[in-house]
Amino acid sequence: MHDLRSFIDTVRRERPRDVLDIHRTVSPRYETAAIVTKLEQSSRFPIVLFHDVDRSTFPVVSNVCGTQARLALALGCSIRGLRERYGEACEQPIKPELKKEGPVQEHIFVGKEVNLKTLPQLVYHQDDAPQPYITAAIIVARDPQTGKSNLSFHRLMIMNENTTAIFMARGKHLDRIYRKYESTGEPMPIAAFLGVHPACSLGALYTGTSEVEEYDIIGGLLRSPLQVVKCMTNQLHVPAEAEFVLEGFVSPGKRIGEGPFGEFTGYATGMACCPIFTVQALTCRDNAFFQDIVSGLTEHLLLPIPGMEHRLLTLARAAVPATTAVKVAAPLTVFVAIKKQDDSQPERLMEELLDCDIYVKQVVVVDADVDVSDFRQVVTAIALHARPDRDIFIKRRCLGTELDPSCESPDGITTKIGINATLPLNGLRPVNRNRVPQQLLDSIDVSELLRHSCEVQVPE
Ligand SMILES: Cc1cc2nc3c(=O)[nH]c(=O)nc-3n(C[C@H](O)[C@H](O)[C@H](O)COP(=O)(O)O)c2cc1C
Ligand SMILES: [Mn+2]
Repeated sequence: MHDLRSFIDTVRRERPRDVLDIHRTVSPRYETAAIVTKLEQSSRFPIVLFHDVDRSTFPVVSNVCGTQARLALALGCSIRGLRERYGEACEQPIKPELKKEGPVQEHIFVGKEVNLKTLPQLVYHQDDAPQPYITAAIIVARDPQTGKSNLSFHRLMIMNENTTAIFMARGKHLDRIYRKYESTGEPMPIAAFLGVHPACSLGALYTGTSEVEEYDIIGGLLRSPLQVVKCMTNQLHVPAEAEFVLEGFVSPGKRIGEGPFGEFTGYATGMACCPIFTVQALTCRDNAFFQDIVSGLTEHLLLPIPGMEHRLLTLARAAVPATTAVKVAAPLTVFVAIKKQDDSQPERLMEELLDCDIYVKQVVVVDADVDVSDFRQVVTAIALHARPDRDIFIKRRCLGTELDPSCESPDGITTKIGINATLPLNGLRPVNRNRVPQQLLDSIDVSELLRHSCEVQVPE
């Protein structure tokens, strides 16, 4: 079984300190977000189960994917193996299995019975829009031309009993699919599901070609087909064991003001202009858990990383086979290491990576002996290897994201930067890294040397 409940049970068994049950009544306005935020500020990242959220009968579960250790537990690999495991799933995708029925349809509300106000009405940050948000919804839609299905996360702003605004980043697959429907004046059927095993969340964040269906990546991640059922009111398929599904359509030609909403960057960037999702049916499991992701906290940043690093490493290696490592280090920031064979390679890498994704805005290229997961080493390489007049590349008028607070325009058009922090292969002056003979290092016994010293010193 690969659902949210079984995963929480596994975490309770394998990592009991990773689940925090909160039974007292909490407010959906800021308080659930505040508790997860405060825990994070205290370096604690548990799954938090809010059993009693004011004005809703549904419990809320937050921070399910808040640590790499839990993602690794979900995929049956090590933390360091996450990217590779993702790569294996992409190489061996597995089609979903269509079932006649599933627990996600244990309760069905159709038409006038739909009331989004029965869901937890979560409000996160004090400068956000007053309307509540659903943050952990994965949207499924089908391309009207290719028939391929697509999954991606989209924040939903609850407007009334049966409509939400839906934020779709420009150029991403759902936005492109929506524009195809819109160009023919048709509504786009969608379903939003939430409350899923982490493999579903990670698979939904596959960012490669639209030829690949994210459901198959989820199967690859699970090493078995994901079980899906057909929606009640349209032809789309949703995970049979999800906690909730909202079925409906996005109307053509209509937009409304949405937000502000504090995002993964840690900032809200004003109001967006978003299409409208009309909900025709709401289905859920018995005693359904409402899944939540507090935007801007670690969980939000961690989730896209395995998929993104797999794709960026694949693209980087195709452009420059000498690439040795890729790290998504911070929002919009990628570090890449290369065993350089000629001095034109770093620029080629930067071009490739800056172009490939709206969420890549700065790329730093370092030599292979720099550890890309160590900020200090990368910053040191920038200071010591790069010459600003020669090694900084500015790319103007690129498609980035309007969620970047430095981006002045709502179309996401911005400037990107690449920093070549590799040493030139044939510089004007000889440059060698400090080295002492390895043989000598190997022969020195530290405990023998320190036998008479009572203090162990750690450098600051
Ligand atoms: C928690 C979370 C929330 C997200 N919210 C949105 C959103 O509101 N709008 C959006 O366009 N992308 C959002 N994303 C990013 C997309 O899910 C991501 O870019 C996706 O991989 C795009 O898929 P595609 O390549 O099929 O277009 C979110 C990601 C996460 C992890
Ligand atoms: Mn896609």
